[in-house]
Amino acid sequence: MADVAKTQCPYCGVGCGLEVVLPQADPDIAPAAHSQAPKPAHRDQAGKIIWQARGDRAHPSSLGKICVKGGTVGEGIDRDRLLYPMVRDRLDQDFRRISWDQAYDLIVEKIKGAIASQGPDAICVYGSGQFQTEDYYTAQKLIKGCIGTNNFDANSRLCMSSAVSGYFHSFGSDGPPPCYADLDQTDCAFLIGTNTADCHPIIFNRLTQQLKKNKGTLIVIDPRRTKTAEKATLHLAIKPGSDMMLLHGIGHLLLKWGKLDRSYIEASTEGFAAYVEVLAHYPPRVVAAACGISIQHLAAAARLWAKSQRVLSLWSMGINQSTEGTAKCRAIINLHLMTGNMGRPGTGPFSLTGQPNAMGGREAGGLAHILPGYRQVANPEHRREVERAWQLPEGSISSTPGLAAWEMILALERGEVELFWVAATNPAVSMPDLERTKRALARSPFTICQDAYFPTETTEYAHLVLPAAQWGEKTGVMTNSERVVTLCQGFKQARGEAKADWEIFAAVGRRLGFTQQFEAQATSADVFAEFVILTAGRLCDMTGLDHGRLAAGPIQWPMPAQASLETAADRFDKRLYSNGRFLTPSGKAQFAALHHRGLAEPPDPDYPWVLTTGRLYGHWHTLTRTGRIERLNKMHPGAFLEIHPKDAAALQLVAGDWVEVRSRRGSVQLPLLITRAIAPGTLFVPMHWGFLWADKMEANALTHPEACPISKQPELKACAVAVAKLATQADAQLQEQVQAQTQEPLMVPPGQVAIARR
Ligand SMILES: Nc1nc2c(c(=O)[nH]1)N[C@H]1C(S)=C(S)[C@@H](COP(=O)(O)OP(=O)(O)OC[C@H]3O[C@@H](n4cnc5c(=O)[nH]c(N)nc54)[C@H](O)[C@@H]3O)O[C@H]1N2
Ligand SMILES: Nc1nc2c(c(=O)[nH]1)N[C@H]1C(S)=C(S)[C@@H](COP(=O)(O)OP(=O)(O)OC[C@H]3O[C@@H](n4cnc5c(=O)[nH]c(N)nc54)[C@H](O)[C@@H]3O)O[C@H]1N2
Ligand code: SF4
Ligand SMILES: [Mo]
Repeated sequence: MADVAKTQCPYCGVGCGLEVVLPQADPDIAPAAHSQAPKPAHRDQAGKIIWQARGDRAHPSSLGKICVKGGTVGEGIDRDRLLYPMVRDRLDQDFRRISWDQAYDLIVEKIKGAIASQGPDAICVYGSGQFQTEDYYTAQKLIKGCIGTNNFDANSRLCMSSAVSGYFHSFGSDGPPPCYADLDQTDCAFLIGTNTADCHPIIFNRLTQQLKKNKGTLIVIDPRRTKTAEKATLHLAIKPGSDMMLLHGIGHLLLKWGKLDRSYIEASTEGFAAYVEVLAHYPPRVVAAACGISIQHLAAAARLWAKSQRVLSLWSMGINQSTEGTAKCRAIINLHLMTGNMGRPGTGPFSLTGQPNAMGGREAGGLAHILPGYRQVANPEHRREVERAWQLPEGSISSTPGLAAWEMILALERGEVELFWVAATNPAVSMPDLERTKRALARSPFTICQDAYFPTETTEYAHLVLPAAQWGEKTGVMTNSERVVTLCQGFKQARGEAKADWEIFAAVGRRLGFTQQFEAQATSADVFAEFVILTAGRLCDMTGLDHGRLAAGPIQWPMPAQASLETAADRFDKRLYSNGRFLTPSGKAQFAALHHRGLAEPPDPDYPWVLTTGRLYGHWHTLTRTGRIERLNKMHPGAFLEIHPKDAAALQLVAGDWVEVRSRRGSVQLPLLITRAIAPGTLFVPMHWGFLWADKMEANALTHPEACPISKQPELKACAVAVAKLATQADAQLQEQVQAQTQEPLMVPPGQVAIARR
């Protein structure tokens, strides 16, 4: 007999359920209730299976399915771990081990010093959608409440913030309205700026199987012929940055054809007339030329919108990572509002969340302009409500939104940051304009890096490193893209002296003198119980949830305290706004009347190519986990530059050549992947390889930090570059592997499990 721990996959925002099977016969492997629980002893017999992970059939979001990342999750999590706190005075010195007590004393000294010399805004904390909700919440209380600066931002700024502001401005609140059941019911899926097949594979499989069975249509809008696009009924390989043109072009035709839901527009929306005026400027001829597609293809997309009963849009970074990211999200929402594809089964605008708990971060207030419970820093009533809950005097929370991720880098440059605290993210790889980022990091008087692994690119810029307990080593909650909340149970002891992120934040709070604020936080269950009180009456009401209830299985919000949990329908498959009422002051959804603006850095004679960046199926971000898994490295052995055969020919490049790619900010050196899967004029580099994993292959050496003025999300999806041939040749084996890597199968074969060996 084996004991089973239930959890959620720690990678993408699909949020697949995992079951971890622990041989019960083995007393050393008892599940830990949280990281303060009694710790089982370690054993080190080589090759002995200590636990196995498999898809959880009882999880409503994934029904037992997992992809290759979930299927290999055990293989990298015990390698190269950061085991204890370490410190150094200068970046050119070696680290020396210290105790947690010494580390906490040092942090408290730095916080007090920063406040004394420049005030609380000299402290910046940069967190992550890979936190659990309890980590996020405790950090908000410490930073925004007790320390009194809103300078807490997360890598979600590079990821979801355009969707957050799109929903907020159109609907009056953040919160993706659809649920995964809509994947089963749509007859037309509109996928724009998302490589769902590689990045949200279990969603993609569920969707395409249904569409195939029911003869539904799949529209994919992406400058690359990705694996997602290969399955499309209609793929439009538009020019990077032309999505506003396309979306308005579709709107223009729908209007011309009279394919509107006038009663929905009348009853549930405002601002339609201004939107109609905007659409007048987007006739098919102009749109097709700007997007680099034919008028027929544009019309075909609009016809599919017009004739389908239930249109569901999915999008992610091809839309959000843009200097007009908010406008693009709102332009997608406009199409749903004008055609009444809202609030009904199989319809709606659905932003696919990237990270496993970016959703929980939004709920807990984990960006510089928001507070727990989908509240706004700028709203005095919201601040007061949170101050009261935190037993802090009125005025404790600053009325000024804090610095967004890139603004923290600029503040470091200006010498305005005394303490930079990074946790669960690796900005020395993932930030735009990396050379500038690194120079700013090198100027930081004191940087803390709180991570599970060592070294990472960011620990190279840290003065103090703090070992974090990661997935499997702490119990806490995550919310996936469809608002399903899963309790992720700890089932193994933390490595070395690693601690849960929330424990670290709470300990610092207590040592700063905020004993009352953190005294009740003995376990993560206590933290969650405190957090949900702040969601009462909000859209993301979770007052009906606690760790105990979630231990019986995941539950979707909204879940108010008084709600019934009797039937499956009470727990899952809920969509927002099905009554046509929204959270704006008038109760009506707002059409956006915004024009196309285009790329911040269009190509020119010096930098004639548009470079885009993104992900590969088997790797996760900056490789801290997947880079340590042989099978995944074999699948994707290294970075490369995708280029169309026509463009390669024009540059006199052949397979096997290496090129230098230069932007105004930096350069990289890469082998070529010549492929028809990319639109001519566009190039692609995967984002995964930082300087510890490869020499001069960092995608972000090239990108620029220009951002959407509303969401402050940088345009990581497009910059202008030049390409020149290098003398070096790729070795034949690498070249073969590079060419082969798009052929990998999508799914873990049924029955296969991830095995952790020690
Ligand atoms: N395998 C894997 N899966 C992941 C992750 C991972 O690291 N690895 N990370 C997770 C995270 S945090 C995120 S945010 C998601 C990201 O998920 P996705 O957004 O699906 O992934 P990306 O590869 O960043 O970009 C998606 C697509 O946008 C296209 N694109 C580029 N420019 C444009 C444009 O101007 N218009 C349009 N329409 N499309 C454009 C690119 O060609 C690319 O195919 O994935 C999550 N899942
Ligand atoms: N060019 C380009 N750049 C991009 C993107 C792109 O598409 N193109 N995408 C952007 C997007 S959408 C994202 S989400 C970011 C992702 O970029 P990052 O957030 O920088 O990437 P990760 O590798 O996921 O970093 C997570 C870190 O947290 C650590 N970690 C894991 N679990 C825990 C934990 O429980 N606690 C702590 N303290 N640490 C933990 C890991 O070891 C790792 O070092 O990249 C952004 N940058
Ligand atoms: S799709 Fe794959 S990476 Fe994403 S949650 Fe599921 S198993 Fe994990
Ligand atoms: Mo992301």
